[in-house]
Amino acid sequence: MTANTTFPKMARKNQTLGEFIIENQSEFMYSSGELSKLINAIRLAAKVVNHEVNKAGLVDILGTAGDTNVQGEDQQKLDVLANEKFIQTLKNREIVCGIASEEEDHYISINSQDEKHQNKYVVLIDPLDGSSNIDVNVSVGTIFSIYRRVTPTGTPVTMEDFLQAGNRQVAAGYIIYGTSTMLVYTTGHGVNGFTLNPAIGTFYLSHPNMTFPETGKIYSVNEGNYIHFPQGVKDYIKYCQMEEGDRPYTSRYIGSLVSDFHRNMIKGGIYMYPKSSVAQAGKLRLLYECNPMAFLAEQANGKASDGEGRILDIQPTELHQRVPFFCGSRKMVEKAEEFMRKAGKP
Ligand code: AHM
Ligand code: MG
Repeated sequence: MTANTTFPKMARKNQTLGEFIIENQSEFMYSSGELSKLINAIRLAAKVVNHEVNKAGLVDILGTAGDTNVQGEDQQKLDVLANEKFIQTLKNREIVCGIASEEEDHYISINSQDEKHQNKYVVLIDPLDGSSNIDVNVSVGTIFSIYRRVTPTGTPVTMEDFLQAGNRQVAAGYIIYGTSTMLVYTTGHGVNGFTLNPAIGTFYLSHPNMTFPETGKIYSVNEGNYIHFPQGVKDYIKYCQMEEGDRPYTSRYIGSLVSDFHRNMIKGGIYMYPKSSVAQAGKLRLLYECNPMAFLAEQANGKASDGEGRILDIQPTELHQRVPFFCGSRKMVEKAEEFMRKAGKP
């Protein structure tokens, strides 16, 4: 991986994530320190989950836990564990007023009985995304999205606090448990990536000012679903494979959104999870998968679309809502949209 060497304001070589958070606190719109504490808590939980992920092959924590989550999918043991760790860390430190998770049917309201509880932020999280890769030692990730609550502080959170359009996010990011572990996040001032030094448990700024190349040569989609895709998506895939100009492109699909996104941001590419004749809204969840990745993409000069319009402008109606997702290098996403527009509605 090659890191961009331009350092953003208040960023310097060998800076730790802890230092970066403190030194950039004034850039947050509401700089009470609460958001900094929250990102610090996510950093801590990430280290704990990283430890669990790395020892997954050694101890008996592989395989399904026996439960099914709200989407009717098998839960892996590590999903359950990651979910517990993130929720526990955020709850214990009393820094958020609500949490929603892919692994929880309902949102969690924190300290709702405590009148003095003035926390303003809600967190939406996919604690371990790409779970089908856990058992086979392939990269997985955590995705998080942070909003200011819209209901008054000191009262229990409501669904309204979670069903906010992505353009209202105050921060978002992911942790990738890959060949190295990285935490990549934005607070609306660009995207910065921090790599964990596992020997001392510290994240260092390794990828300042991450940006998607304007265009790229990688397309990432589950082509096994090709037959079920809308005509516009089929046409775009054929375009990617055509011998012309800088094409054919390379196909790369890990099946872990975080990993596919991360690679495409560094190298240039497009990730697609379209709707299909068997899944009308696609597979990915708007609130804790697509919105945070879309916020990161836009902050990194990329683009995120549902095929017709901006992901971040969708008004959510359900906590576990799914949405078609096209994300990555701006010109590639625009080209995919163009094919879908030309083909019309399926
Ligand atoms: P998950 O939340 O159950 O892990 O599902 C999300 C994952 C994404 O990380 C990945 O891009 C996609 O599902 C892969 O789905 P498929 O196996 O259908 O291609
Ligand atoms: Mg997921």
